[in-house]
Amino acid sequence: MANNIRWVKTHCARMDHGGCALRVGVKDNKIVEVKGDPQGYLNKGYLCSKALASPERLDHPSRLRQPLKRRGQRGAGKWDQITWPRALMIINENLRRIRNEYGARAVAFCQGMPKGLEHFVLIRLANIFGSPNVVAVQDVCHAPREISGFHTCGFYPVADYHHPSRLVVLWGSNITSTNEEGQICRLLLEQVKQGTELMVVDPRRTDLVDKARLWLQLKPGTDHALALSFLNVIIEENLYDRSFVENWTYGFNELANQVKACTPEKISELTWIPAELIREGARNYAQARPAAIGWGNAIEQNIHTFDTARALVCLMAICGNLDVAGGNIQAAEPDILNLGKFVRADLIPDKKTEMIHAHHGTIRGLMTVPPAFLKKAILEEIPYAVKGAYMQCTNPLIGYAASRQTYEALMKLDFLAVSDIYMTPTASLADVVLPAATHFEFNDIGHYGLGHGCILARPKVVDPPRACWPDIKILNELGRALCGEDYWFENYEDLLETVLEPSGLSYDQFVGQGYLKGPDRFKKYLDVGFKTPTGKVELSLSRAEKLNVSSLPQFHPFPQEDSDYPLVLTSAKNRYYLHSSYRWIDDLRKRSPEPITRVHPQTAAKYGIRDGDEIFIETPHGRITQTARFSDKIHPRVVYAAYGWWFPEEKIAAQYEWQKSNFNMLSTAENLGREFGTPNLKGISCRIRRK
Ligand SMILES: Nc1nc2c(c(=O)[nH]1)N[C@H]1C(S)=C(S)[C@@H](COP(=O)(O)OP(=O)(O)OC[C@H]3O[C@@H](n4cnc5c(=O)[nH]c(N)nc54)[C@H](O)[C@@H]3O)O[C@H]1N2
Ligand SMILES: Nc1nc2c(c(=O)[nH]1)N[C@H]1C(S)=C(S)[C@@H](COP(=O)(O)OP(=O)(O)OC[C@H]3O[C@@H](n4cnc5c(=O)[nH]c(N)nc54)[C@H](O)[C@@H]3O)O[C@H]1N2
Ligand code: SF4
Ligand SMILES: [Mo]
Repeated sequence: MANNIRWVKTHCARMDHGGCALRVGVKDNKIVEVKGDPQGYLNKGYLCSKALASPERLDHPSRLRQPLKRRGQRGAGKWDQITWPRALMIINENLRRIRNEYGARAVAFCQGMPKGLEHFVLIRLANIFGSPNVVAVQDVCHAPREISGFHTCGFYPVADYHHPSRLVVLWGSNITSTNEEGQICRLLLEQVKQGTELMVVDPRRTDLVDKARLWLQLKPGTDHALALSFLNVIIEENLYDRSFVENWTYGFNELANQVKACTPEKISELTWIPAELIREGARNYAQARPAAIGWGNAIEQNIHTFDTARALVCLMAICGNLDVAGGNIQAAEPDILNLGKFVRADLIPDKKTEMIHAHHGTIRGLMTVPPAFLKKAILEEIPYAVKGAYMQCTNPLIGYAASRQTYEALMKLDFLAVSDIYMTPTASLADVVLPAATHFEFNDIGHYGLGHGCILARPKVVDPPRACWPDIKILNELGRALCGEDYWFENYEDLLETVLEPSGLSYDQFVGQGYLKGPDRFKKYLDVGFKTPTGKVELSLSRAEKLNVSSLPQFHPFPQEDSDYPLVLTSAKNRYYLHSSYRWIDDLRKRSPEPITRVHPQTAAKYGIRDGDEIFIETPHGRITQTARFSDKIHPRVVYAAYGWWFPEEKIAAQYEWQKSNFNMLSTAENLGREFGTPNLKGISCRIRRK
């Protein structure tokens, strides 16, 4: 039987940012086995349980297999099956109608976590259509890191796990569960085996705390204060890299002044970390060179994300850890098409002033609309009305902050088209639902645009169901219908060839190589300086006024604790799922059958909660139900609720119980970080009680 199996090399995708090289066994157009490829650039054979379950996505009996058009009331769950030409015609007519009546900007193009090339093809479509409004979840996912990095040192400083570090700081990054942004944990674990030390900054005892020299168990939501206190210690104790600071930074004295008040004693009260431990952490980071900061979502799911990210880049800089092997680096891209060119940014020169968030005074360089501002545009027509949306690879009803408001916004749209592989709470509110082909079913390119200096080949392994189309094909066909043939292709696969053109490789040749990476080059600033106005790392931003931000990372006092909501709510992503995705995959659901809230046993006792009880979690914004489980890995005042839950087994007309256990019923989109429009998702005042 083994003889009938065909083995295909590809890369894992869509169960997170992707990245693990796979060997996939195929028989009769069915995947029969998935193995890690020992030659994988990022994973060296590693695989997680999501990858093993990933073929189940393809054959699920309830998978979307035909375009659908709403029948009756929005959200009633009644559909007519339609053909592809008809589906494209309906979308085309509606988006054109909206463009004619309200202007192209009244159509939003929305994407969730980028999954492959489709994200960039969507931006291309928006640009060609004429809308400046591509909406993405970057407000809470990577934009703060990338853009704060860009303004401070001219690039996005990613942790270099390919070269040995003396110390790696995991700052709100749970890499053994999440393989954050395709930084596969395997590389880090190898280093730890070779003696690299770990420091973990996390409210919860994560897996890697056991291997760490230091664990700073902070109060959720206080990261910016802790980062400023690290700067205080390192500057006060003269532990910084003098020669780097003298030659390559701008505004050191101002920064030193700014952090003077952030003494470990003062910050200890706010963060709950003993002052001596803050000192030890700061000294450790400053003295272990090279050291990398692996920064995670926690730093950017908070309204003070700009100041946290800025403070962390300043830390990297003054300790001489920027752009050195084993530090935080500017990963050089291989020779492939520049993103701006691919998305045809040239066609929409007014984007910077026209996009919705320009009105809200966000930071320069943020090119996707924060979801909170999209909702304001739909619901309040601020700064102008948005009437239609095309959504792909996203489930906003669960993923955006303030879910009830998201529901109202989706209900108010004149027209909504959603492309997905499965019916979701969001898709159930659409006018047209498109059945997408997914990973393993078409040729794709991974890691494009992630800033990690490589792209990965994801060749097709099996044929999709007959009427399931890859998003990049859908967008190409929609583009042809909406905007004419000029910028689109006869064959959508030419989009892949376009990206690869500068490399001189065809897609097939690229697949033969498996991946492309840029050269390892460090300390590029020695030749060309930093790409900032002063040519140095701008500890104080020389163009702060133009950027509409403060020049130095700020300390923000914390609001008075609220005695009605005495506990602090936060979350971590589920090892077995991607956000709200895949609760319908049996193999994963068996491993994580229900939403679990972790509560410290002392706290549970105080509220009369037993292990396994259903509890209410309440914030000033909403209430949800989850099952309580005891955990002594967290502080007694901290509560970890599960994020991403809806119930595919429930009724579509109730949007699959989207309100019952959904974390984002508890968050608000009213109080936002101005620079990126970021809501608080981690570190929210809450209370709990038995149901
Ligand atoms: N299994 C799985 N993998 C994923 C994803 C998924 O949903 N599931 N999502 C993918 C995506 S899009 C992303 S962006 C990455 C994100 O990957 P991560 O950055 O690892 O994201 P999280 O799990 O949200 O949070 C990381 C850590 O933050 C801690 N934490 C909670 N509150 C705070 C706080 O206030 N301060 C600090 N310092 N830490 C805090 C949590 O305990 C957790 O250990 O993962 C990707 N990979
Ligand atoms: N409270 C709270 N909110 C958060 C976060 C948090 O930690 N806490 N994390 C935030 C982060 S980091 C992110 S990135 C966002 C994620 O937000 P989203 O990316 O919207 O997350 P998902 O819920 O995974 O939705 C993805 C959808 O894409 C579908 N899909 C899968 N493959 C394909 C495909 O090939 N084509 C199409 N068309 N669809 C496909 C899935 O079925 C699923 O419905 O959520 C953010 N929201
Ligand atoms: S870690 Fe991510 S890329 Fe690797 S196998 Fe798991 S889901 Fe796939
Ligand atoms: Mo994300």
